[in-house]
Amino acid sequence: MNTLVKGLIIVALSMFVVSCGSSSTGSTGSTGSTGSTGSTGSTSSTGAGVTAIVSGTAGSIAFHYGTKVAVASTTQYSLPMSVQVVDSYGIAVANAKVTLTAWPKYYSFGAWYAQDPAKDPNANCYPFRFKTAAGGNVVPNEDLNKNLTLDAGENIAQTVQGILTFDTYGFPVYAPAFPVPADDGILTPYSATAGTFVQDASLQPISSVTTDASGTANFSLLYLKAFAPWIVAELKASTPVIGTEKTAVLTFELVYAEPDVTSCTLRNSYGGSPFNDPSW
Ligand SMILES: [Ca+2]
Repeated sequence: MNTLVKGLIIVALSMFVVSCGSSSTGSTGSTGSTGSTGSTGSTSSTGAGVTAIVSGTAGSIAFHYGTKVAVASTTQYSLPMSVQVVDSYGIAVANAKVTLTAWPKYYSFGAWYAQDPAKDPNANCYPFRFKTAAGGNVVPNEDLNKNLTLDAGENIAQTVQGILTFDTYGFPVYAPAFPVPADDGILTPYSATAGTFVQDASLQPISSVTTDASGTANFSLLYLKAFAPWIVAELKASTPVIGTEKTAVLTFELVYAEPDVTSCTLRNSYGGSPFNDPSW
């Protein structure tokens, strides 16, 4: 893999720029009055976008991460992100306040494997997730009601199949399934594993951003190296619209930096998923 991130995701959601107190630049009609008619647009879906129709027009907010993850420290990555707000005419919206949240939606068990030198002279390392009893390779966050408290029924046992070896075609040969005890007494994964938002290289923590004259705000997601890519983060960017909130959702596995893969640094430092049982 030559790129430092696995892709670019853009999520759009609707917003009616007038009502949230922001203003578009140089637009005619885009800062129209309240009481506009026809605000009956849909508010469904994530990933592909949401469109609300207000007075026959729609606005949107784009939310994405950059093409290169930065190494913030020996233990942390910093993933550049941007949000851009435009009105229904495609005009930038300045001074729109966008609230940001991060949540570890899924976690996974797994290990870093060194590529066969015969097949890869660089001997890159790559992550491989263990198989769960449900047949997938990620596990939902145990904190089902997201209250950061371990409630009855939330400490959930898992059954996992690690990998014994790889066949001649490179496919994994799984070991017999074995249980992961449920009695660890903690929520897995804890909320901080998805990282926190910071303003810039100063790493000043933030919980919201305000768009500039171009309708854009830049920030970063700061997270620990050990959790990439074993956490699937769910990030949300929300902005108030007519007394309620519209939210864009971006879900992706935490990105790791290419140098740490080519050098097997992550494997050598952490071995595998931090959620693996220490006895494995
Ligand atoms: Ca809970």
